[in-house]
Amino acid sequence: MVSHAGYSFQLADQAAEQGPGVPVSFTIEGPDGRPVTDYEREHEKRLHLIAVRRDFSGFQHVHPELDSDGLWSTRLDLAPGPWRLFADFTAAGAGPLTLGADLQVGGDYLPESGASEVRTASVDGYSVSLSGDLRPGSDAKLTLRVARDGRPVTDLQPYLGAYGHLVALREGDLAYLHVHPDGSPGDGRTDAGPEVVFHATVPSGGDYRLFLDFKHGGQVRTAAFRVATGRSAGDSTASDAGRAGAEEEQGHGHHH
Ligand SMILES: [Cu+2]
Repeated sequence: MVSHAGYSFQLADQAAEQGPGVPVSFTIEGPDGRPVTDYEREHEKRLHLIAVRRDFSGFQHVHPELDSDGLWSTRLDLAPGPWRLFADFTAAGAGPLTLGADLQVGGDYLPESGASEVRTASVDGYSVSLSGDLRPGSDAKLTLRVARDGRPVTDLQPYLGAYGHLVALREGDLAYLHVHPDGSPGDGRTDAGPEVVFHATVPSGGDYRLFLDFKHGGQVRTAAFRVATGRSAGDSTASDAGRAGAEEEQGHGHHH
């Protein structure tokens, strides 16, 4: 939502040009109608901005700069089409909030349909696999395993206080989900890979897009996944039929 609890997400401009490094600025207006200037830090930053193209082919997680008047500014790499921006922040004296706003980027929009399920993502020579199933209304453990050139990565670097940050978005309405990592660097029980564990509770069935940001070799990379929520046995839908056909009768909702 654009507004919640008296706070609203106001883009300076709801339209943008396509291109790399496009300047984008916005304010968060408080209950008094003025831009908020005082924030609390979450994961080392005062505000996290997630930008996603409606077809999920573009995803960025950035940390804009705040000026003294409450104007946030950043740069985004924007391909043509409709984008949704999420501001994830805690205004001083208020609880954590996520607000969304639409940004229209000029040019011809050619949406990508994508694969049905993606549980192994490749990025820059890294392969990240996701295990665990999302179940509506109940806690699900998701394990992401990072490998590079076929070898497990055991020296992940902390990024914003964790070995990974996971954002989940529901297809259709783009509902945004906070997903919390299990353990943190330096707590004496959390390894620096190859596995990063998260807990997520999705509110409803459907398909979800998940984006993992992880840091290795001094660089942050994003792995993108698409998962369907688990269904009860015997439940058969069109999307099952459309899925590769190879899994067949080995039990819906299991992916091993
Ligand atoms: Cu962030």
